[in-house]
Amino acid sequence: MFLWGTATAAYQIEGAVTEGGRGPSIWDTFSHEPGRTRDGHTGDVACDHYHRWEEDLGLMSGLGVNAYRFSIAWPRVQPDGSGAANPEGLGFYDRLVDGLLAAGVTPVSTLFHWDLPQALQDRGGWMNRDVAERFAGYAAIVAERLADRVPMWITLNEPFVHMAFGHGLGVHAPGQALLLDALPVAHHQLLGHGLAARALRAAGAGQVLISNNCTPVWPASDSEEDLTAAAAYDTLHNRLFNDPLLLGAYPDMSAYGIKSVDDVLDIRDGDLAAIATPLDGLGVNYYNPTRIAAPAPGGLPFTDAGITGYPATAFGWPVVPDGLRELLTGLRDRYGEALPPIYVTENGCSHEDELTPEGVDDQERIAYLREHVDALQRARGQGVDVRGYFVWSLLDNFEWAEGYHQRFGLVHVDFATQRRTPKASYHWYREFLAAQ
Ligand code: GCO
Repeated sequence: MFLWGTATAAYQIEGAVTEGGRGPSIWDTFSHEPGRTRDGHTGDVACDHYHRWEEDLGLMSGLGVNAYRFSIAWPRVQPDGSGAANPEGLGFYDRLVDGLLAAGVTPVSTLFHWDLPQALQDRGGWMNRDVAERFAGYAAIVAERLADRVPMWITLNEPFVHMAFGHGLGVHAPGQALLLDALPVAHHQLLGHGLAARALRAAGAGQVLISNNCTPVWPASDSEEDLTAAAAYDTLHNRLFNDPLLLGAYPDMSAYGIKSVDDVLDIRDGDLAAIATPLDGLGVNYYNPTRIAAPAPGGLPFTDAGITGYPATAFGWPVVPDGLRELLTGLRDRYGEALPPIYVTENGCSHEDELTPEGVDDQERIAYLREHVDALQRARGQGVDVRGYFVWSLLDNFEWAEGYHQRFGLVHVDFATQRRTPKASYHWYREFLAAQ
């Protein structure tokens, strides 16, 4: 069965950050620091999904999706990132899973969507190798409770973005601007993935995936400098995360002045074998290609040249549907037999949606989704084994550093009243799903 779904993440929708025994996460800390998020928005309330999950489940049933990708908040399950499980936290997800199953929706659980327990950050967070083992311990707890009913697991969401935005540039939690010194965060997350994958399987989990944010990289020109820069960017954004998982080896990082990855990463015996534990699928989150030009002197070995000539989302992200086909066929060409089935675990767009008495007429989103689904089908037609597609997102929600300013939902949320209004794109997706 091809999975047609929607996706969300815990910190972006749940709210109720001090309820049910939940401990603080790095996103609670970060969003409460002045100047970190636009207009100082926080996820304290978000979509209040913690209290309104049954209503949200009703929206999913009405939509007719056969799968729902949601994330589990580590600090709800282990408030300080270690030790015994918090029964109230596990209980919340237990009820959600049962509700999904009763509605005929396959639960797809992500274990880490960036909300690290603050107590672990206080011990170095993902810069500290020990967090990988903590993560596996948490995975085991969750799987022992839910693996009998959740058939598909995603260990990490977008380890590249968490490394680059959270630890390299400091624009996401935990707000560290370490630039290339953030590279250990890549290895520790990947190791955490591998150890968690084993823990999940030991607890009887069926399918284990990871979701990587991948981008087709376009050189700004055919000049040697631009081609070299594009290859360097591709290494950092795509290969640094896909190669160890699929090939069991890190890519050459010499473009970054790194002679051997062992010089910057603490790679111990068995790490790469753990990281390359066979996957049941690769989750791919696609938003747009990236156009790369030669570097400015003294900085990273590339510059982002930007993409013009395409429509743009409210975020300013270029809308390039065929980039999804290019990405999927490119992964197949690069990894061949080593590539497991692909699930597009996120794709969607933000728009300045206007709520009127008639609803929200988000024609741009409908066009975006239709064209991306077409591109996905073209990739399948070209022989790529794609088995699922999840729209980001079910609901307008807390868009990280952008707060509530970027609306990605199929369902409009009035954050003052928490009223949900299905947009025109919701109705479009419903009709599309009914025809499958
Ligand atoms: C990501 C995350 C989502 C975002 C979405 C839009 O890709 O950054 O997985 O949480 O909300 O991608 O930016």
